[in-house]
Amino acid sequence: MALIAPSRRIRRTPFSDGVEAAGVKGYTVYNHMLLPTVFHSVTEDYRHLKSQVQIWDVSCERQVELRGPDAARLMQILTPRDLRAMLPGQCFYVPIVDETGGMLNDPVAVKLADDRYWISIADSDLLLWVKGIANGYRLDVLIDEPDVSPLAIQGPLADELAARVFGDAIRDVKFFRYGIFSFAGRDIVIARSGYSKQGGFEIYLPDSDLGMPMWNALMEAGRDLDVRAGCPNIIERIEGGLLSYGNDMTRENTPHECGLGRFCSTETAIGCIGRDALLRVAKEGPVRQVRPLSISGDLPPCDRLWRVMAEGEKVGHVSSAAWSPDFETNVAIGMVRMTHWKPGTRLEVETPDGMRDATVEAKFWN
Ligand code: THG
Repeated sequence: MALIAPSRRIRRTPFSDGVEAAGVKGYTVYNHMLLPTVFHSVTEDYRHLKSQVQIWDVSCERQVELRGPDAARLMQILTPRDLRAMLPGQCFYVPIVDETGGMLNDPVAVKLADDRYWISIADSDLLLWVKGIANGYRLDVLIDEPDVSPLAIQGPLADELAARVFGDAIRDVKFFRYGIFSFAGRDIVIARSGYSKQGGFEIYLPDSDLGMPMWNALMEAGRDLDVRAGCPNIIERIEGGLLSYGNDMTRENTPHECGLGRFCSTETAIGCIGRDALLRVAKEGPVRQVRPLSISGDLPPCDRLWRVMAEGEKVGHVSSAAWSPDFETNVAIGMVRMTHWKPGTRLEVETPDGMRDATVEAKFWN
């Protein structure tokens, strides 16, 4: 593929200088911002992520900040997940849907205070939807994109590295909780979360000027741990069943089709947009759903939907696929019709390079 032209619309990040110095080999664009995709090779990055520790520039997980007396009310209007029990210090994975129950985003919500939230968004312009809703409902809340850039520490040695830089107390932070830690005299939100199944933290860097000092501090502290620059890894995320908005789900899908029904309490999420539509799908159940698929043979990169066939009929599609060295098969994320979603069902996948045999798996590879 040809190079993509750099310009202001493809935003750099507070860590871009470090990412470049580390020899980044490929990028994607996410929320109009650079997101690294490969440093050494995707397979070598995968091996290293699963055995050591990496620093990820995930600044592109932009924050939509809600601030003011109606912040909590707006948050509950935005999601069918019941937020009544959410306390400051907690993070919630929250599906966001439109009035038809179609997925608009699948962010992590961070509750900073009763009147202050960050919505750490996936790749869609959620800020515009949130501003529109707040204005339409005449809510008393300020909404903007603050200068906050997530930097993830991911991998089995993440606790050791984080403890060296932020102190041993970081070991006690529980999954999807955050603590406030000091760096360069600033208070910084650090959560135990991240877009891998290897464990780790996400630092919500509150000021771009701290970007390179933070990056360098982590790299230096982890020298003997073989810390490296890394990024979300397609093999590891498919193995782990982590969905990618825009790839594995779009506005065409309900949360239930995405396997995110467990994050919806549509009965009790009173006032949320899409509630009526979701009450129907929650009752009936989806007629197609995300499934792990293993696929045989060589595969090209999955840069478009691949039809999933059974006896010459389309019964679904594949949206992400990659060779897994650990499981010695192609691992894939598909959307499969109810009639063919039982584990063990044999299917065919129509790739640009030809038909491939596939099997519905019982669970993702973790
Ligand atoms: N971290 C933060 N922001 C993000 C992401 C992130 N914004 C974009 C994108 N990733 C949003 N999508 C996801 C998808 C999955 C998860 C988090 C964000 C995730 N899921 C866990 C799982 O499926 O095992 C656990 C969810 C739970 O149990 O609550 O972590 O990664 N800041």
